[in-house]
Amino acid sequence: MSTPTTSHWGAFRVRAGAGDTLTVEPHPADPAPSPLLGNVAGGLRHRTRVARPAVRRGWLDDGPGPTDRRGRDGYVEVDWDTALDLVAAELDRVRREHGNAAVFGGSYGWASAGRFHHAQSQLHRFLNGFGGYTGSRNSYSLGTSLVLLPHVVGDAEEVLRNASSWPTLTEHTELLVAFGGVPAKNVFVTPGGVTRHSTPGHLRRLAERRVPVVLVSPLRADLPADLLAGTDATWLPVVPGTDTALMLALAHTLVAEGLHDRAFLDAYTTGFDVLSEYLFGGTPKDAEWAAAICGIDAADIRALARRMAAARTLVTVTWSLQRAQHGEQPVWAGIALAALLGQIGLPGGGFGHGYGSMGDVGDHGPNRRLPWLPQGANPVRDFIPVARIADMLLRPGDTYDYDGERRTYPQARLVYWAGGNPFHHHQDLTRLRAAFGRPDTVVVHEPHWTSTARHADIVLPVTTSLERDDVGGGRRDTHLIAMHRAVDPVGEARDDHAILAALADRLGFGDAFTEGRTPRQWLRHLYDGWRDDLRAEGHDVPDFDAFWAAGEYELPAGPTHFTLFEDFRAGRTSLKTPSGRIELYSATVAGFGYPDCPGHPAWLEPDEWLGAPAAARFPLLLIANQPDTRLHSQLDVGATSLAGKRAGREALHVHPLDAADRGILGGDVVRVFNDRGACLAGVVLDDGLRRGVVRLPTGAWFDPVEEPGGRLLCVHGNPNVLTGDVPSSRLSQGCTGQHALVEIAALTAPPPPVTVHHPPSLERSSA
Ligand SMILES: Nc1nc2c(c(=O)[nH]1)N[C@H]1C(S)=C(S)[C@@H](COP(=O)(O)OP(=O)(O)OC[C@H]3O[C@@H](n4cnc5c(=O)[nH]c(N)nc54)[C@H](O)[C@@H]3O)O[C@H]1N2
Ligand SMILES: Nc1nc2c(c(=O)[nH]1)N[C@H]1C(S)=C(S)[C@@H](COP(=O)(O)OP(=O)(O)OC[C@H]3O[C@@H](n4cnc5c(=O)[nH]c(N)nc54)[C@H](O)[C@@H]3O)O[C@H]1N2
Ligand SMILES: [Mo]
Repeated sequence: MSTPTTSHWGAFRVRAGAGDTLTVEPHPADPAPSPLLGNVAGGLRHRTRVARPAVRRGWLDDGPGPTDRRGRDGYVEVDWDTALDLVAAELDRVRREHGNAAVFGGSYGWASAGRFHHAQSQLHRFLNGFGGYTGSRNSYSLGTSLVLLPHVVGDAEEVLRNASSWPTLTEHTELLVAFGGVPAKNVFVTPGGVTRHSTPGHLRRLAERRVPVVLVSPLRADLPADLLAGTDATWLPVVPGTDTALMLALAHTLVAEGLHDRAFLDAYTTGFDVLSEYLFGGTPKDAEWAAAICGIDAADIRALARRMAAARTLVTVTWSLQRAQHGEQPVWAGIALAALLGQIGLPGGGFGHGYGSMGDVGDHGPNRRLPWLPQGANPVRDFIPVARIADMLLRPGDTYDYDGERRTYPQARLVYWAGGNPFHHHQDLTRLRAAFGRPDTVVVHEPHWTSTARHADIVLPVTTSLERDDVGGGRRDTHLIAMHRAVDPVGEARDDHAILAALADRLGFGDAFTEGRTPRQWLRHLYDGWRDDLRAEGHDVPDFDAFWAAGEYELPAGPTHFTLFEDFRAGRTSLKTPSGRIELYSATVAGFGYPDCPGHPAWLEPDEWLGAPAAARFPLLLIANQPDTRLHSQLDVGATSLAGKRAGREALHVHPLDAADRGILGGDVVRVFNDRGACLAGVVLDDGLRRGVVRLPTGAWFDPVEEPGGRLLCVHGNPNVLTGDVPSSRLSQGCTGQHALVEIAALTAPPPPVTVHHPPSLERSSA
């Protein structure tokens, strides 16, 4: 019998067969199932599953406290009661001695699909019941835009959730100018699930309609080949990190040639005079100026500006552009460019953020709230911007700037992580390891022995969504899926919920945490409340039993055609900015006085720049983007992920001429390095890269060896050993993991083996 379930990369059905085999079939309604489904079967019972609760040897021997042993020790397996007693006692100690704010429970990460068993929701509900915790704000995905957009257009959610729909674009757009492209590899993913992957079909339709596309990206692969094959398609292989200069020059050309829409600017924006002054005053930001920075010919820049003014043009900026130092600027400049064209709010024109970054951007699914687990309120007000985790651990008591506030880092004594992998997602992993040495105790819930689990003191094995009942669906999903438990828990794994309920019991708030419900009763309860809301809107929604038996419920559809800011343009709404308009200049942002984020879009060189002293030694610009073969680090041991490796290491794309300069051949394992650290990767020669650019995606499980000087070498190819732990700016403190300067070199000795796909050293407790 096959059972329904869903995942961040799509709904599917599984059939558990003889000998623990698992067959995975995409949802029958999915027109474009994700290749990531190929990782599910191999991940489920992989030897890296955490079989039993485990405690770090040094923590058992020495007790809680700062230590340099995290990441280096072996583990002792203990029984569940022992593990739960240890965690409950330590939570209680930290709360008594240091207060709730000393528990850091931000626990950033994607966890798994499923509305009830969602790890962070469970953990936050638990920690709120415990009296609160220090949390984190924003995301690694969009840490910069989430802070910037409210200042510029009043609301980040609006831009992200109500992006002009693909059907509107495929009908009306006459020119698509895509900064960062529309990478097809990313559109299979939507947080929480997706039943019909519609974006690949929309991209095909764009190609069939022969909509001219301008791909602005260092990587040709950021646009599907059939779109790039169109007669009017152009690839502008921009120097990474310089899009802002290019956009400013496009803006300069528009204004200099009188091609900008003065009426639109007058009616819907504020600050054009300040932006103009910046474009024309001092060094003019003209095409020649930009060409020297961004590597695109001045004549091409001018021609593009004229083309944009002559057609219904969509300017889209992928999220990756803001995951860099000064990442506010390309987003703000992109909006300014669209405003100058005067097409914001018109079908097929205007601005988009993240087409090709995620499956739900431009999707026209129902956009309904799904059942959700109430988390309660956190009595602790303190938080950090999510990517400041290492700073917080290393510099408690220090101050930092954030969105106009001067804040102080709290001192975290206990770090609790469930559903995330900071030793995949954070930058400068050598520094992160030092930071993880600071707290008294680190507790991690994980299905797998990821690198984060290997830096914890207490590791609690959790089930995956195949091992529990849940209901699931993503933003703009077409279906709510009854996620049936398909297999028994692997090893001694327990659900995050069961673990936290047992801890809450020990800590005296078990009833408040569970409200007396079993997980199945919770599912029914959450479903019923949600069903009442939909019925009140007149929808005929089946009761829980009927839904569960059917395995899914198709949500009432919404409109297929809509345009971002159409109501604003029609005068029906104003924006939630101080002026009610699009702010090309923000007095609020200017008033913060941040040199790294002035009050209007501006070209600011990154500190780590090709003109900087380090660049002579590290002349290659690394793009550390999302992997094609998995979601982040999830199921790195699955078949699709493993098939993408080269010589067992993550694949590094190198331009053939850059490889030849260094005597490197395709298939070689090379050393990728800078002053922060190094990793090994397997070379793929690729002429679809701008020269001087290399690509190493994120997510290979971090497998560090220590090198002289204390820096870490990841033998498996995790690029975050190379990226800088530097914020986008003082405004947003966003993650800047997308770029780093590196050099690559052939190996002089045989490479050490990858060990992270085996469990760490484990002993059984004699107790
Ligand atoms: N250099 C660089 N770094 C980046 C980026 C980049 O562009 N460049 N991108 C960033 C972005 S956008 C993101 S979103 C982050 C992603 O970073 P993360 O979200 O931390 O990455 P995941 O690999 O999805 O981690 C989820 C973890 O949860 C575990 N898990 C799955 N299901 C469950 C569950 O039910 N319970 C528990 N307890 N655990 C579970 C998985 O095994 C996995 O280890 O990475 C960021 N890092
Ligand atoms: N298969 C797969 N899909 C995913 C994910 C995954 O892990 N795997 N992760 C999901 C998540 S959490 C997120 S947040 C989104 C992220 O969505 P994005 O941030 O948009 O994705 P990336 O792949 O990091 O970057 C997109 C492209 O931007 C280009 N780029 C990088 N730097 C520059 C630059 O300076 N200028 C220009 N013009 N282009 C540049 C790169 O060539 C890259 O391929 O992806 C989601 N989709
Ligand atoms: Mo993300």
